[in-house]
Amino acid sequence: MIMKRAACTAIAAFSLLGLAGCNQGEADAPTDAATPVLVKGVSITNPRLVLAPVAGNPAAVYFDLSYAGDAELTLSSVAVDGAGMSMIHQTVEKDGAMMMMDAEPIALTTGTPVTFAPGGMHVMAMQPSEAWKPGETVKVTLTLSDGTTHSFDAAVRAAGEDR
Ligand SMILES: [Cu+2]
Repeated sequence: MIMKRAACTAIAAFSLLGLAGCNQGEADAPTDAATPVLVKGVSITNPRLVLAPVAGNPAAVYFDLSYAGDAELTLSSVAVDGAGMSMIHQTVEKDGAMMMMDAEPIALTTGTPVTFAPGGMHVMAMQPSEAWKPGETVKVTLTLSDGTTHSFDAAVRAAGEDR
């Protein structure tokens, strides 16, 4: 695993094609839901998908992202396996009312964590899958501005559970 990543980094430095190939390999690698560490300096902690109180309403995905890389990158989009559509939202207060606005693209800056949390930024998973059950995991895939994708598993939680 470590050897493979080292080789990937070397190839990625020279060709975009190599980068895409490496990324494919990364997606196939088994993911530890507790500590999914991703390539290119991106790491994700505490990923969870919180179901809506009413079945069929959008679910929310939260996680903490940290970035420690040299390249200037932005988070372009997020896809949630099983959702009809996913979007990144920022919760903002306007004229005393809470509203949600599109938040992407989100700049990734070394040393500045990006937090997706209740009341703030979140991934909204529209048309949730009926297969999503508390205790299971759902695959979430981030797409960065350089075209690479990074997947991790989010733990499914019921609406009443700790967010
Ligand atoms: Cu939203």
